[in-house]
Amino acid sequence: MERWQDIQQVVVVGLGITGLSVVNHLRKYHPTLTIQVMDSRDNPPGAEQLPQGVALHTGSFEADWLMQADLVVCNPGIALATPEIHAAMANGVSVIGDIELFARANDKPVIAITGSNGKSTVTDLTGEMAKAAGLSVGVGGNIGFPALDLLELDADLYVLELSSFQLETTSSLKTQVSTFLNLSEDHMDRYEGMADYAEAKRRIFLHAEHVLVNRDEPETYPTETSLALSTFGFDAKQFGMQVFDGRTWLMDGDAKILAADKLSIVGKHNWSNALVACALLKLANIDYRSALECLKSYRGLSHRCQVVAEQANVKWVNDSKATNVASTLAALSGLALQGTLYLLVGGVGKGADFSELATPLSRLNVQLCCFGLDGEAFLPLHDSARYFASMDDILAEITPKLKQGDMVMLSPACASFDQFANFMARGDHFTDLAERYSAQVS
Ligand code: UMA
Ligand code: ADP
Repeated sequence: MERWQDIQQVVVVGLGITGLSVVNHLRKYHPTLTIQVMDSRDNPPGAEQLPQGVALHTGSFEADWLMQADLVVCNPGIALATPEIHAAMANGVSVIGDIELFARANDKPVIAITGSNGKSTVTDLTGEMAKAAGLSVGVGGNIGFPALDLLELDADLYVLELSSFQLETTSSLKTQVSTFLNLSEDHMDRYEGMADYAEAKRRIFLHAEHVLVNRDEPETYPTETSLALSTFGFDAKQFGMQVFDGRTWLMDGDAKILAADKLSIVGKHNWSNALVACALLKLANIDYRSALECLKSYRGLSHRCQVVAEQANVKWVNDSKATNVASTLAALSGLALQGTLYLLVGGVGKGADFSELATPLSRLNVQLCCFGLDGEAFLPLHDSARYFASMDDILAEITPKLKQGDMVMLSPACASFDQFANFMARGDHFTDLAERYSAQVS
C-alpha cells in the first residue's frame, strides 16, 4: 500500500456523490495534495459543488492525467476494464475506490453487507436496530450515502452496504462482521460470468473477524476456511427458522427471537432479512434483544414492494428497486392477489436472461406491460405481454380496465438509466402516476 507522504497527485475518476465525497475527504485530511477530477459525462452530477482549486475535465477520460497520477480513486460506476483506467493500471498506477479510502481512515467497528438482493433492507434495519440498542451509528455505502461522508459522524459503529463494484477496488477494509447474503445474476455487462461476480463479492471477507453466510447458497461462503463462520437459513440450524404450533419463529440456535408474523415487513425474503440483522448484531456483540420492538415496527425502505396508492381495493405497488431478475422473482413469490396483476417490467437489462420469470408468471393472473430500452426482451415470457414506450403510456391504457382486487406493480427486473437518473427517480415517477391515475378508479 502506498504511503500518503509519497503521494502528491490524485485523480478522482467519476464525480457523482462518490467523487464529491472523495474530494471533500482528501481536501480535509490531506490538504497538500493536488486533486484532479474527470468524468466522461458532459454535465456530471455534483460539478457545481466541487470546491475551488480542483481541476475538472468532462466529456471524456483524460489519459495523460491518469498516467501521471500517484493514486487514482475510481467511482464504482466505472469499470476497471475501461481502456484508459486499464492502461494506467498496466502502467503501475494504483487504482482504488472510496471504500478503500474509508478503510484507510477508519478505526471504528464496521458491519459490512453485500449480496445480490436485500442489501439495503438488511443494512438499514441493522443500523436502525443498533441505534435502538443505544449506539450512535453511521449507515451508508451503496445504499446512497457515501461511506467517506459517514466518517464525519464519528459514530460508535458503521454499517456499510457494499456493491461488488465497490469491493473490486477495496483491499484493506477491516470488519467486525461481513455478510454475503445471496447470489443471483446481475451486472453481467460488467463481469465475465457469475464466478467473476461472486469473487468480487467475496472480497468482503478479506479482513473480517466474523463472517455470516447463507446456508442455502454455497457461493456465499468464503474460500478461506479458517475464518470464524456463522450461517443463516430457513431451516432449524444456527440462525434459522422453526415452526411451533403452526407459527414460524426466527431462531438464534435453540432460542426464539420473534414470531415471523410479528414483523411489519412482508414476504419470506424479509423474514430472512430480519434474521440476518439480528445475527449481524449478535456477532458484533450488540444486544439485539433490546431492539426487538424496533424490529417489529420496521416498515422497510421506499421503492421496495411499497404500496404507494390504494383506491377501490386496487393497489399500486412500487418495487422500483427490483433492478434484477431475482428481486422481481422475490416480489412475485410473496404475492397474495384476488384480481389481475398488471406488472410493469423493463429498462436496462444489463445482459440478463429473463426466462426464469416465465414460470412464476404462468402461475399468476397477469397482464405483462413492458417498457423501456430492453422491454421487448420480456415479450416472449407471457401471452399477455405488450410493449409500451413508457410507464405513462401503460398507466393511461390500463387504468380504465382496473377492477376491485387488481394490483399495478412496478417490479422492472432492470436498471433505470435509459429513462431515469436512478431507481429512486423511476419509483417517484411511478408513485406520481399512481397517485394521479388512482383518483380515476371508482
Ligand atoms: N458514469 C459515467 N462516467 C463517469 C461517471 C459515471 O458514465 O465518469 C455513469 C456510469 O454509468 C455510472 C453512473 O454514471 O454507473 C452512475 O454514476 P454516479 O455519478 O451516479 O455515481 P454515484 O452517484 O457516485 O453513485 C455511486 C453508486 N453508483 C453505482 O455504483 C453505479 C451508488 O449506487 C451508491 O449509492 C453511491 O455511489 C454511494 O456509494 C447505486 C447503484 O445503482 C444505488 N449501485 C449498483 C446497484 O446497487 O446495483 C451497484
Ligand atoms: P439491494 O440493496 O441488494 O438491491 P433491497 O433491500 O433494496 O436490496 O431490495 C431490492 C429488492 O430485492 C426488493 O424490492 C425485493 O423485491 C428483493 N429482495 C429483498 N430482500 C431479498 C432477499 N433476502 N432475497 C431475495 N430478494 C430480496
